[in-house]
Amino acid sequence: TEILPNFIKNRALLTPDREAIVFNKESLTFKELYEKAYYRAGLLTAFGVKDTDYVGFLIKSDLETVLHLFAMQIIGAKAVLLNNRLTANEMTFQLTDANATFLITEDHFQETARQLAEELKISVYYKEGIEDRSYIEPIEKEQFSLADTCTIMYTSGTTGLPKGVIQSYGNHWWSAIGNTLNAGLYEKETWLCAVPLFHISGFSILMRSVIYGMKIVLHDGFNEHKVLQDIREERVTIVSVVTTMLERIEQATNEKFPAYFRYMLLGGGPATVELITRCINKGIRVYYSYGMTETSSQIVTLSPEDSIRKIGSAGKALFPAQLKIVNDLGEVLGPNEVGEIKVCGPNVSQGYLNKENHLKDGWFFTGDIGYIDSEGFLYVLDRRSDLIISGGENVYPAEVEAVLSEMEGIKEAAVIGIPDNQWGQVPVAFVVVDGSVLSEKSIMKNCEKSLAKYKIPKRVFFVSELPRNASGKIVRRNLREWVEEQKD
Ligand code: S0N
Ligand code: AMP
Ligand code: MG
Ligand code: MG
Ligand code: MG
Repeated sequence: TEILPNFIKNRALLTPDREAIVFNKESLTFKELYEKAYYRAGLLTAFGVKDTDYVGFLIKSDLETVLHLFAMQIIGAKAVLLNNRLTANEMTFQLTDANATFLITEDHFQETARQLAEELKISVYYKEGIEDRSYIEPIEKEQFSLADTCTIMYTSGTTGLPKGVIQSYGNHWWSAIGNTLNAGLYEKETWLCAVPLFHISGFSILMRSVIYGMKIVLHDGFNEHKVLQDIREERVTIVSVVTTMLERIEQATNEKFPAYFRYMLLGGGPATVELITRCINKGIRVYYSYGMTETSSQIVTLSPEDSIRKIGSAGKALFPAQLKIVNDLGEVLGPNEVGEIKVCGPNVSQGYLNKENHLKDGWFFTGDIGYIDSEGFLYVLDRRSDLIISGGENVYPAEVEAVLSEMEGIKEAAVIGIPDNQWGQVPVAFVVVDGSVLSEKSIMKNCEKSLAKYKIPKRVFFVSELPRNASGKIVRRNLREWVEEQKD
């Protein structure tokens, strides 16, 4: 297998004095970033973290988080990145599955961390108060084998049970290379990260930074006004966004973007032609993309030069990757024929933790539906497993349905996504009760223990039965049509 030098160490050697990161006006060069991360690696070593450990991260975006994430790479330990909007129950599942031995967190999540420590055999390390910690010289990984695991990010599926996507150093490397072969790398490139570091949308920006030697501007959350301000103050050239964020940025400004601003990398779910058109009209260049946790960020991207002619398309596969459409039998389909999207490339994850290899001859079957036109442009029509995407966060109907069906008084449940102005889509539920008297409110309240807020149905409809097809599968289309009719 291929060997590369440790990314962060090598970057500090190559361009020590270049600016690496800005957070709340505090800025570090690559040398400083590396030295501070190295020091955290020593703190983690003294805490007991070794290269073989899987370490949960329950964090927000700040400088200290970034330093600890790079400290993991210096040691070679694997980071299990938790979506911080999840409930303690949901996190428990993931940390158990990953067999995590440590949890790195911060005061803000104390309550959740305490619950996790009670449930699991896990040592909790707080990012705060590093002055008082002991230090042991870390055993530094001089080089990476590209097959080595770097990060784990959980994502659900048809069953509703989350699976840990294994992202290797090679996956991150090739993702960064694929991006820049497509979009180029400018001398003063500055990438703004206002997407979470626990998603590949955010984490991939850190990896591009050390691989390219590129400055990033990190925000502790998303605020469209702060994004617009920093595009000017920090001379940002690229911002990663999901649809909800782009919508809010577009709405918040009427000013022309500065000439040095290059583009918004738009991903994580569908975008309307209408939104992209509004952006084009305001001079906001957009690279619309298709990608997922399993592809370590974008794998198909539409460049601005094609954004009008091919509007609605997610673009072409990045150079290192390939894309095909197949039918139910796995046979490759021709131009404009609709089928399942399958992808292949060195950025594609080799598998999920504790699961059998799911690739077929190296190809990953995404479960998404679409077609490729005669020029090779991908159009995504429908998503895997009835996946609902709310503000860039995934809601799997099966996961919510399982929680609802478990509830006292509920016989069965079905969940669908309905259009929403703010979030793109939100989940709503249909339940069949066993005669008990249940209110919409009490059901929603009951979900709070088991489900992240964005997964809790915004409406609960009581029905006498669920529409099913001959094989007993819920016909979600009928439910969607019913909701549509209620509106008129
Ligand atoms: C959209 C975001 C920014 C909204 O967060 P905001 O406004 O900061 O909300 P909060 O202040 O935290 O909470 C206020 C209330 O809103 C509720 N809420 C928050 N988020 C959601 C949501 N998504 N859906 C529904 N409700 C939400 C809160 O619960 C709270 O409620 P109340 O007031 O009742 O307590 C935020 O959600 C966000 O950051 N979204 C983006 C997440 C993301 O990055 N997703 C992408 C995941 N996919 C990938 O990473 C693969 C694709 C990819 O790599 C990529 C994607 C995008 C761009 C580039 C790439 C790439 O290829 O590099
Ligand atoms: P995640 O791994 O959480 O980012 O979810 C990835 C899923 O988001 C994909 O499998 C698609 O279902 C959906 N998705 C990503 N990009 C697009 C896009 N451009 N259009 C439609 N759906 C998308
Ligand atoms: Mg996901
Ligand atoms: Mg906010
Ligand atoms: Mg029940």
